Amino acid sequence: MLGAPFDGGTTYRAGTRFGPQGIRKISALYTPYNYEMGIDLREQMSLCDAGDIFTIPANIEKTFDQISRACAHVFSSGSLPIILGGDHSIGYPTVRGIAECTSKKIGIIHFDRHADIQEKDLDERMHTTPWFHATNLPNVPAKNLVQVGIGGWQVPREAVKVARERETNIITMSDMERMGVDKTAEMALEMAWDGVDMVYVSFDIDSVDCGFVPGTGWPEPGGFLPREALGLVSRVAAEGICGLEVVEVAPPYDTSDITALLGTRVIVDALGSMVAAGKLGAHRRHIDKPVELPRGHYDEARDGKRWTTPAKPAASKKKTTRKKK
Ligand SMILES: [Mn+2]
Repeated sequence: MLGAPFDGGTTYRAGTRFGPQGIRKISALYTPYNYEMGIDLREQMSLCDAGDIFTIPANIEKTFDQISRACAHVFSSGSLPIILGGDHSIGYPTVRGIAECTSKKIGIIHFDRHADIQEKDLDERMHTTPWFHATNLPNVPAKNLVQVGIGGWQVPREAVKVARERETNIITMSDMERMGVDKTAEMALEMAWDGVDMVYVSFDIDSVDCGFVPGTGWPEPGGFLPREALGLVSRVAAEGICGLEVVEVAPPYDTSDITALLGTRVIVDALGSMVAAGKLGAHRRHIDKPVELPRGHYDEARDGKRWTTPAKPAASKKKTTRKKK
């Protein structure tokens, strides 16, 4: 588990930089045991909180780089990355970090009220744009992106255009209401897994009806009931996932920590479901390009402003040019 305390991609109501803190704080309520699943997470797995990624509030591209490096590092170790956002802009660098460690293909199941697939917002890559850039990655096909819960009055028309062009899949909230949780999960899984090796899950807390999640930047009425959201996440996770992010929890607007609590539930329910289905660790066999420990210099001139890898690997282990915080 790692935090991405970043809200520099937020287009209006900021505050998700406190999301990881909020989720960690309220997680103290829980025991590792779930009666209905018959699972005790402490007995079934090692859970490590790796702390927060060092993000840079005023530089979204550098922050993306940091997040990709962190995710690639965790994924390369064989662990399952669970990322606490942060606004939804982090969806691009999290998927990029995982995609760099494998030659295999990755599908995405994205729970949200918002499509988040336009190229730019306010002329920048923001929290409305992650899937445009993620589905540009060579091993993340757009046709394997499934967006569940989309609808309401906050879906930008630019996003609809891109979704049509790229032939991504949208299951609206009304679709879900008509089909029910089981059928919705079945359809989402079928489309996301079609011809890929792994599926990543991105859960935006604002996919849930705003009456249950006041602590988020873009609340929207008419979303999932918490029961529906948890049911969908559990069913999707039961097929095995290669990573999970919970984004857009904004504690400054929260009431009694209930939004952060639901974020915690999404994570533990997904883990419990994977354990119950025997799928935890199933992603490991697809790690065929593990990254080395991040080193090198930040290079603005390089394409995409990525960190360079030094020409002579591990030449001097004692001195690195990067400043340590
Ligand atoms: Mn959203």
